Amino acid sequence: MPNRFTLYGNQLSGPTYRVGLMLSLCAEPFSYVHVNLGKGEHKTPEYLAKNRYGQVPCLYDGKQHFNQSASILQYLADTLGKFGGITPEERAHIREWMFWDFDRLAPGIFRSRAAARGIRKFEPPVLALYKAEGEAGLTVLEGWLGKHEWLVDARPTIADIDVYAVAHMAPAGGFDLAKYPHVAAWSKRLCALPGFGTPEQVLPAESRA
Ligand SMILES: N[C@@H](CCC(=O)N[C@@H](CS)C(=O)NCC(=O)O)C(=O)O
Repeated sequence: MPNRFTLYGNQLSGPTYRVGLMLSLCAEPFSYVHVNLGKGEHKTPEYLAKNRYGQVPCLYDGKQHFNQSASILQYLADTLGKFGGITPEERAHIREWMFWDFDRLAPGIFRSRAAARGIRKFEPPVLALYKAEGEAGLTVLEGWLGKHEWLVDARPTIADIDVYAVAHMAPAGGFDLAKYPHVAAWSKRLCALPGFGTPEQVLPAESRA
């Protein structure tokens, strides 16, 4: 039987990892289409018909394409009945963390990492600003995780999956997680969940059916 979901993405992409990790934690096998960003495959008319933003990831369920990784996580949580919020309050707190992630945590960490890998170039004051934003985001996370086991209530949710996909890339962006012991301990808890995998374990480097 063909897989229910097809993920379009790139192994080096944090937002793609977010979705691949969710599928893996949900024990949901998926087909995978590697999108070569270097070759501009995300800007072709064929791909833009699936993802109007010209970005990865994109998830296909056999009928529709879904875009924006945080929204895809929410869709998967609703569809698969795992890692989502139950009450409206819980769902609101999950969204809070995901919106905050894209606003305050991901930009500083992803851009610092892209600069460290030589994928993007920034003037030193701009890079220093991204570094400072990343540190400020990790400080907020550290404060919360010093008092809570998971981001929302007492169990892992898509908020943890969303934020982890960024936090685990912090060292590659030059951030020292030894300064954030509660973030490091939470990461360990998440890595111990059944179905957990690194980006290389969860996302193939090439397409697979
Ligand atoms: N908000 C988007 C961000 C996705 C994103 O930034 N993807 C990058 C790869 S990590 C991309 O496709 N970059 C190419 C571009 O934006 O042109 C999401 O969460 O899905």
